[in-house]
Amino acid sequence: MTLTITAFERSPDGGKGLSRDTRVRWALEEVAAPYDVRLVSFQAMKEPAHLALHPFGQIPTYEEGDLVLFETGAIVLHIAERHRGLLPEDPNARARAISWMFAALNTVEPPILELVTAKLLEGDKPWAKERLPLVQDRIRNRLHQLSARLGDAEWLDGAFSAGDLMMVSVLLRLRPSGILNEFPSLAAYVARGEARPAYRRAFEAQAAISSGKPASPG
Ligand SMILES: N[C@@H](CCC(=O)N[C@@H](CS)C(=O)NCC(=O)O)C(=O)O
Repeated sequence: MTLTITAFERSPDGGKGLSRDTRVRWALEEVAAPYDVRLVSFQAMKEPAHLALHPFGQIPTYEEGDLVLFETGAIVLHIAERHRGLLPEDPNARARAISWMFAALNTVEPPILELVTAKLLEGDKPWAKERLPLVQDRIRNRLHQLSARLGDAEWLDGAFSAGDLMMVSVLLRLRPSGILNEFPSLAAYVARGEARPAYRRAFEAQAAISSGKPASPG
C-alpha cells in the first residue's frame, strides 16, 4: 500500500532537516517502508483539502489507504507498531521506549520550542533580553537530567528505538543555539543518531527539496 506524507514545499529552515517531516521520513527509512511525499505550500496547508487531513493546518500528515494521521508522535508510533525495528519485542521494554517518545515530545521539546518562540517571535519585545536566559536555563535543566540518565549508554534504553529517534529529532533543533554542545554526551548521542544510514537518507531526501533536486524517497 502506498504511504504518502506531506512536507513543506519551501521549508523555512532551507533544508536543515528541522521540519517535522524529517522524523517521519527517518522512521520510514529505518523500517525500509517506501513512501511518497506531497509538498504543500503555506497557503495550501490552511485550505480545506489539507485541513481535512490535519485539523491544525500543519505538516506532516500520513496517509495509508483510508487511514489519515497527523502529529509526529502518533505517526512514528504507528510506523513502529506496524513494522519491526523501532520498538523492542519485550512488552516492558516496548512500553519504556514509548515513554521515551512521550518524554521527547512532552518534556524535552516544549522548552526547546519556547526558545524558538523567544528568539524569532519575541526577539523585538522590550522584555526579550530578560526572558531569554530563563528559557535557556529551563532547557539546560532538562538536558542535565537527560544526560544524567543517558550516562555512558549508546541509546536511552538498550537498543536504538523510536524513543531515541524522537529524542534525537527534538534535540537537533537545539544545535543552532549552541546549548547542545554544552552537553558533550548528548551532542555525541545526537551525532550517533545522525550517523545512522536511515537518518542520512531521510535528511538527504528533505534537503533535496530545498536545493531543487528532489530525490525519490523510500
Ligand atoms: N505537534 C505537531 C507539530 C506540527 C508542526 O508544528 N508542524 C510545523 C512544521 S515542523 C508546521 O506545519 N508549521 C506551520 C504552521 O503551523 O502553520 C507534530 O509533532 O506533528
